[in-house]
Amino acid sequence: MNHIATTQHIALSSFLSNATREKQVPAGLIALIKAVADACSSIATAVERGVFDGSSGNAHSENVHGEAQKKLDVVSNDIMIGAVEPVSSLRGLASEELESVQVIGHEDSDGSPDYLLLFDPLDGSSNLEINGIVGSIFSVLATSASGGVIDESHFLQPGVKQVCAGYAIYGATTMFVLTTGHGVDGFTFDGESASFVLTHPQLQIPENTREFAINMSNERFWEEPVRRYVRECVAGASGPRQANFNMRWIASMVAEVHRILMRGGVFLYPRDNRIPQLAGRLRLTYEANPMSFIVEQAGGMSTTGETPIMEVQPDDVHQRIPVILGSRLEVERLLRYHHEAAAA
Ligand code: AFP
Repeated sequence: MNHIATTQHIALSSFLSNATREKQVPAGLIALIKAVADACSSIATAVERGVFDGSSGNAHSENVHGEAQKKLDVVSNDIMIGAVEPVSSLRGLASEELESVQVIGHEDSDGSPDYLLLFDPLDGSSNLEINGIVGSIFSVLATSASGGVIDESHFLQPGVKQVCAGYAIYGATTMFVLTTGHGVDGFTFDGESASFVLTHPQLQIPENTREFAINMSNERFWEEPVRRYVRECVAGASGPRQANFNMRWIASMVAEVHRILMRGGVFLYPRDNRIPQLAGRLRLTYEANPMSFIVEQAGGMSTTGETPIMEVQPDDVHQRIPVILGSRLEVERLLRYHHEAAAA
């Protein structure tokens, strides 16, 4: 579909003003979304300029997950915090790059809703060294501290409570993809006007697909329902699916989800038994939940293999979760394979 031809180049700021008027999206949430979008355009510049600004390469530090940080992970985190901290409706934030949640000292306002922001400032940052695709992911929760002190417990809400989610993708173009629970809209950064412009309104994921994404090198660690699914895809036209499948793996969840929004597909980072105490690789609150909200708002589906991801009650802001998401019919099939294996 030619998205551009169907829109009149509405800027993100006008789109958000309309959302306040037509969909009653609260002004405090709109202010936060604008600040996040500004941060994302600054992160895009930081990524582009990294080699000149001395911010390419490793930071020689580790995040809370014990992963080596890139300098740009740290820079992007600082950019996001600097952009959103002044927003008066924001009461706290959590980031992949921060060990603990950070409370923002704004007074509890006038009765209008307050928010918490959870984010991965630079997803897929191992792709930086090959000039590959990276992105930022964010999730917004409403908070009801009503005069009380904000702490980590306020962030431990299941994904169904999200009021907004989105991501920015820093690829051939920079895009900002957003949901406030009224479908999913995609905006492309226009360097001439220095603003995000609506180019991909009301995205819908095709329910059928012949494309899957998984890190095949982990096959020996997967659980049987996932092995069965991939085995059947790989068997192609002469196998039980009677169709040839294609496979992609970009090692950036933002890029995989973006591809699925554009043309369908299924993405899996399933539970595996490499490190049995970890439930998967991806993080629930600032990766799996926002991507699940986006995918489901675009007509797709997301599951752990057992439970809808957005129904999982988090017990830690950094907890990991198995992720299966994308085109509805394929995710339903994977869910069925998990149920059949559990019942056997
Ligand atoms: P980094 O941000 O550390 O590069 O991790 C990216 C990611 O969390 C996610 O975006 C990818 O889908 C996944 O990890 C790739 O993991 P593998 O390297 O194990 O394939």
